[in-house]
Formats: sequence, structure tokens, C-alpha cells
Amino acid sequence: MNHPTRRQLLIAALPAAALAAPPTKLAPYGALPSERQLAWHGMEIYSFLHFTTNTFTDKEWGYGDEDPAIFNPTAFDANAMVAALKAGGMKGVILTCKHHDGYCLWPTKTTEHSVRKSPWKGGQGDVVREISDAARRHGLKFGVYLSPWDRNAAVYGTPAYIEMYRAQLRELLTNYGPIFEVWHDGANGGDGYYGGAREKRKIDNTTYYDWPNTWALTRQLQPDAVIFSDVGPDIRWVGNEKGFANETCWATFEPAGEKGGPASPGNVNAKQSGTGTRGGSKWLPAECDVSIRPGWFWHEKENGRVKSPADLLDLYFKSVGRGASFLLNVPPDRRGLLHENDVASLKGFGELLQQTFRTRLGSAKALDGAREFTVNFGRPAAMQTIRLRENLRLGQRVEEFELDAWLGDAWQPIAQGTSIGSCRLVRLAAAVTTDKVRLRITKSPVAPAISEFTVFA
Ligand code: FUL
Repeated sequence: MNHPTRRQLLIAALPAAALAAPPTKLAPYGALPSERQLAWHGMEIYSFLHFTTNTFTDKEWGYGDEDPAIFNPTAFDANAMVAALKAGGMKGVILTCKHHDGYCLWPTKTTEHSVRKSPWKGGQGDVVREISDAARRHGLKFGVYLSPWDRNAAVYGTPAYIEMYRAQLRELLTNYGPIFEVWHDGANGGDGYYGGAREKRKIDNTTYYDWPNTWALTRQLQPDAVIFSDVGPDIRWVGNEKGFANETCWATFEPAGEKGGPASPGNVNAKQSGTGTRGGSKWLPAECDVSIRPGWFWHEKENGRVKSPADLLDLYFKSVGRGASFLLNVPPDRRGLLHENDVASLKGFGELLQQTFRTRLGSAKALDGAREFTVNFGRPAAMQTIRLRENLRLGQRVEEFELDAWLGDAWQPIAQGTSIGSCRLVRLAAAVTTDKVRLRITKSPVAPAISEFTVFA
């Protein structure tokens, strides 16, 4: 009689997704990503849409006393906006369902301050519905931004507001299909309208929001969604709003509060967020957020200050190429469309991305455990871009690497680097013509688990 081997039994017990990973004899090292984090790593680039009454008042932070009557986009077209994002290569879109001014872009039951009180579509409109539907139609994932700070709510600062915030989250997480990311901003408390009080309200951001219980609600309603904040629990802020991670960027992180002590959203020593913590106890990869314009919201005067496709490609290399994600904000204008300049830039960026990774000169095979690999093109070719990835299921292992090209009759160093993680992109200042490129892992506490080494023209 044939008994299953121990290995067969082990494999049978594995979830289906784990079987998709290449077989390995290597033991995992350090903190490991969850399945939801792994799915998120696969996205790499996605967009923000910052849209609220600010779009109509020309502000970045609304005070909370804006009249909902001013929210009246004249040619709102969710399909057109999502299509433009898709042309830019975006895999998802996160909508500011409520920004600090408290105006809700969906017909919430929690407050009167919403689209229901606006003339747009006779008070029957629902921006969250239209954007989430359009995203799914175009194959993009949908995420929600729900500002913890609410300058409109009379109850802000009291326990009743936490109930209200959770009720809003519950509406967003139950009525709009699968959510890939929930975005909790760190800007918390200050002056505002607060139901007419017009005063300053300070909250203690280490205790007021009781985050663990809010996050538990997200886990319950949308178990696959990653939760973003300054400190995770799934995705961390990179520590700047310029769209780049540090040259060395670990997926592991040990967040500390601004003045030491425990960290919380709005209270993190952000100087460490760009690099993370080598050997940190949590898998907490970085997300690099930035706007395509100087501001997060649309302003007429910034129509001429849209980042170019080349600027965006540079940021892509400095975010995705350093193991983080790239979250690019493109704000709708007063028509409820993306401005022509932004649309053109997105399209140009999408094309540049395709061009950059169009011609594969070669990839290395049988990577498990080895410290040295060669990609042989079989003929001389001009190469400029190299992509490396680690098998994240085995943790972040590599600490330093070097790349050499065969030039004349010897290996010559062309680049070196540190962290790899989900993705490390190396772009040489100028193309090098060679027929083979070598990767050497020069520092790793355990056998490396490189899952990709590809050279592009
Ligand atoms: C910040 C907010 O204050 C900005 O308005 C914007 O939403 C940005 C993404 O996060 O903290």
C-alpha cells in the first residue's frame, strides 16, 4: 500500500495560493507577509482621487462649514476618469470618500453633510458607487479613504464620533463590493466648524480613535483589504508626500512614536519610515503617496504644474523600484473629470512604463538558494534596466548585491545595492552593451531566495 509521504501531506495541507509559489527547500526568515499583503505587493501602482467641496472652494483643507450646494460637478464621468487612470497603468483607485471637511461623497445615514444635500443629480448621486462600479468595469481594484478628522461633525472629539466613524466605515465596507485598501490619514484634530461650535478641538491621537477595534471591523467586513496608516497594521506611510522611498527600504518596520514610546496613526517617528527597520518584527511595507500636481485637490492655477511622464517614471523607480508601492493622486476638477493635462501625462507615463519593460533580454533560472546568477543574452545587446525580486514568502533576506556586465574579456561592476524585497529596479545612467550580466548576492544572513533577475533593453 502506498502511504503519502510527509511532503505530500504537507502540500495537501497548504492553501492553494501557497502552491503557486515556486517549491523551495529554504526555511522562511524573519517577519513574513500575510496573504493580503502579498496580493497588495502584486499591485505596485494605483491612484488616489481627491475630490470633495474643496474642489469647488479652491482649498486643500475645508473648514467643515461648506454648503453642500457647492458640490455640483457639471460633467461627472467615472468611466472616463477610471479609463484615464488605467491608461497610466494603475491597478487600483482609492477615493477620498470623506476628507477632513466631513462632506460624504455617498448618501450616508450618519450625517446630513453629504451628496444627498447637493444639487448634483438632484441629491440622488453617489460618487462612491459610480467610481467603484467604473473601477470594477475597467479591472481596477477599489479602495476607500475615510478621514478620521471630521471638521463638520458636532460630536467630533467625543466617544459618539468614534461610533459615527465606524458606522461610516461599515457603510463603505458593506455596500460597494470588494475593497483592496482602507486608508486612514494621520492629520487629526484642530480647529473646525464642528456643528457650529467653530472652535479648536484637540484629541489624544494615542487613545481617542481606539484603532484596534476599528481595524477589527475592517478585518470582519473585508478580510482581504489591507489597512494603511502611518503605522499599518498592513501598509505603512513612507514618511514623505513626495512619492519616494529611501534608497534602502526594508519591508519590515518597528514603528516608534514621535517622542519614543508606542506609535499610532498621527504619532510616528517618520524619519524611520522611509527606510524601515532591518530585522523589524512586523512585515509593514511602505506606500509612497504623491500628487500629480502640487496640491491634493484640483486648483485651476495648478493646471500648468502637472508632473510629466518622465517625472512619474522617475518616481516609479524610486518607489516600486525600492520595494514600496506608488500611490499617485490625480484630482478630479469641477466638471468631475480629470483635467486634460493630467490625462495626457498619465497616458505618457503608461507608455513610458511599457517601453521601459518591453524588451526582455533574458532572465536567470533556478534561483533558489544560489548566491550568484548570470543572464546570458546569447548576443551583444544594449541593456539599461534590471529587475530583481525576492520570494517574499521566505521573508526579506538579501542585504547587499552587486551587478556586473561582461565587457571586453572581464566582469566589470555596473551597479550595487542593498534591499531587494518585492522589487528592486536598477536603471543605469546610460545603456551598456554586453552579452551577459551577473548578479552576486554579497550579503545575506541566510541563503538568498531570489525569484526574479531580469535584464531589459
Ligand atoms: C494628508 C491630508 O491632510 C491631505 O489633505 C491628503 O489627503 C494626504 C493624502 O494626506 O495627510
